Amino acid sequence: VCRTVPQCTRGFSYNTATGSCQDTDECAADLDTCTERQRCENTVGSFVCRRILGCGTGYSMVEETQTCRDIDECKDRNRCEHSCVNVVGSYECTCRPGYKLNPDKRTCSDIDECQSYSLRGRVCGGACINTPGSYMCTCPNGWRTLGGGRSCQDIDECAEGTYRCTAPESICFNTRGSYKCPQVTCPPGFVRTPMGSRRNSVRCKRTSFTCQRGDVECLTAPISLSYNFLSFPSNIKIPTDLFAMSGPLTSQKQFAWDLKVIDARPLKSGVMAVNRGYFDLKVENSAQAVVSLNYRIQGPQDVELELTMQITDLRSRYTGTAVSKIFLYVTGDSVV
Ligand SMILES: [Ca+2]
Ligand SMILES: [Ca+2]
Ligand SMILES: [Ca+2]
Repeated sequence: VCRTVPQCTRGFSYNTATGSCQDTDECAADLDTCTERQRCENTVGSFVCRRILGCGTGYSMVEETQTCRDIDECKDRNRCEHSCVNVVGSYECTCRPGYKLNPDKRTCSDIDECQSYSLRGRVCGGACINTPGSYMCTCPNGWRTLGGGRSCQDIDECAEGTYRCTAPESICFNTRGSYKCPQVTCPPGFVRTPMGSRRNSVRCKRTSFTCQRGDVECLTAPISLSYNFLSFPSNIKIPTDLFAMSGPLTSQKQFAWDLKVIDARPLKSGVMAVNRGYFDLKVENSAQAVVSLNYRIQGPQDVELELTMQITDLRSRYTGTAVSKIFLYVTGDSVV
């Protein structure tokens, strides 16, 4: 039996099971003419193309509900070099401590703390060493590291007993970053007195003030002799008073002062040796004199000065001298 299949109008198709014309779902059958930017919506007998509203970057369209949802960009492990923080509509890359985000907003680079902090004052007491993600402070030999190297403290080898002064009649004198073993040899007729609490001065005390007739050495020997030690860095504040010496305050005596540079030994090539012009001798009320420093001394350098006070008794015309030897140990460090 041949049956005529009824002609359905456009948009409908004949359903053999029900024997009637039914709406064609053009959207499902992919018969629509909608573009990719459009959403196909089936209607009875036809279909419509509706414009998809853009969600904008950082969002994706949820088809079922036609709503926009934030994209979690951080699911992409390669999005940021260090760490990724998802935010609504976007994301941010962050860096681990000690690193800064590069202009590409994605990669990180090490912060050079030695460079960037130095503009705001020194980071380390000694040397600063930059490391990936951090930095290190070190103190030179002879210095103790404090607060992770933020400051360095000189080790007092003399006080701690870690020094080694082997030369005869040598004493230990602490300096910045090291120590010295100056030899204090008192002339005949003198005895060495123990060091004072400040450990910076030794006196040679004369045992007798009576001399044999004709004993020139005894007659011309100073009535007082002291060894004085000072240590300071090159970058000391200038001018500065280094040493003061005074005689008895009396109208019966007259004083004459003299300062000499006995020795100047630069301990490194290129360091300029000092001369007398570096020092000033200020005589106050004739019985007191102060040695001051006019210019910075280049270090490391050892300097020996001799300050002589000549005393004349106005009645007896007797003349005697008092000598202060001053040893300067100038260090070349830049430790703070
Ligand atoms: Ca996001
Ligand atoms: Ca660093
Ligand atoms: Ca020391």
